[in-house]
Amino acid sequence: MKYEVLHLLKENSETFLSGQLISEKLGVSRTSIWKYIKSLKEEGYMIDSSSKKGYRLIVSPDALTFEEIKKYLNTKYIGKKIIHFESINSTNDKAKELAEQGADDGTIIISEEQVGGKGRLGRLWCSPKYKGIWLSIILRPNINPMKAPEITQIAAAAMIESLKEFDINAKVKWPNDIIIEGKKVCGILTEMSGELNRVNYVIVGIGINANLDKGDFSKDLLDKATSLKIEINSNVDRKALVGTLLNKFEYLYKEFQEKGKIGFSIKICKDNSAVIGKNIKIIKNTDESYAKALDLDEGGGLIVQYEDGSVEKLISGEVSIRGLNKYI
Ligand code: BT5
Repeated sequence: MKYEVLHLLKENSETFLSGQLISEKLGVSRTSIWKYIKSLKEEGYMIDSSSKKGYRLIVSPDALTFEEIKKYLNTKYIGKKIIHFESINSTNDKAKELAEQGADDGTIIISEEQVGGKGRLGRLWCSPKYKGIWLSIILRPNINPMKAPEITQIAAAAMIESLKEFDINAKVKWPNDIIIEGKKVCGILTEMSGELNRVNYVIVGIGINANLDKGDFSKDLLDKATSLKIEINSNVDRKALVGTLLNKFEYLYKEFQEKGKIGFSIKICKDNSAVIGKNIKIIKNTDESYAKALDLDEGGGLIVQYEDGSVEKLISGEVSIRGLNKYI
């Protein structure tokens, strides 16, 4: 009911709505309305209240709640449920917990801050409060578990396409980084629970450095990480970016669900690749080798050619790559 009150206020933000009118429209007492307004104010909504005129919404908070994101969404099921936290350990871990409890396909976990944000292989992901977009998507695809890593390429493609809508050109550093001018602005962590030939669920974690300032990064991250704000010199609308990302993701994911293919996503990742055609260093556990990145195959594997001429397909999840001089 609280959000029905909010909805009315949003629809009528030009004028005051009297408590009487809201109470008649929603069929609840004026005391309850007063309580809902108080609770909305606690959530960060700035609401002008006047005993004579009633209530008027002045400013909505910059919060990544379903209420704030829904106007940007045109998806069928991704993001129809958004579970929002002020602070959490890791949205991927929370998503796993909820997926185990039966959360629906397409449920989103989003947090304003992560205190234990994760990268791949147990690495840490810096996730300061209100500055970025830290979210996880719960998916329940009917696929062979071997194909789960392909979802990382779908997320990367959705990210590239979304940033284009904000006039930002970024590139994919295979397999899971989005970079601008050689620095990482977004990372993707896809995790799966399954059996030999069946997937229980997949969690796609996406971390976007939206409005971080240089001071939000630790010293060792500064030369390899950046934010959208740093690159374009202005804040990005986090709510609109989440909505756009989920719309693009659902569209690209549909091909995977219906045909088991990711052709559209691969094309986007190839056209915007930071590595294809470049000489790279390949890091597998502690081994390092040098090769030239040639192409992406239809499953999102990176085809590389070593100095001795031999060609190999790298599967995401196993390896990291670097440019020869800097991060890429
Ligand atoms: C990744 O791992 O890039 C995957 C990051 C996924 C983060 C999201 S946020 C929502 C969801 N919930 C989670 O707990 N995680 C996901 P990897 O390729 O292993 O890169 C990790 C490395 O990136 C670290 O070792 C740092 O060097 C660097 N790094 C850490 N925080 C960063 C940041 N905010 N921006 C750029 N680079 C960062």
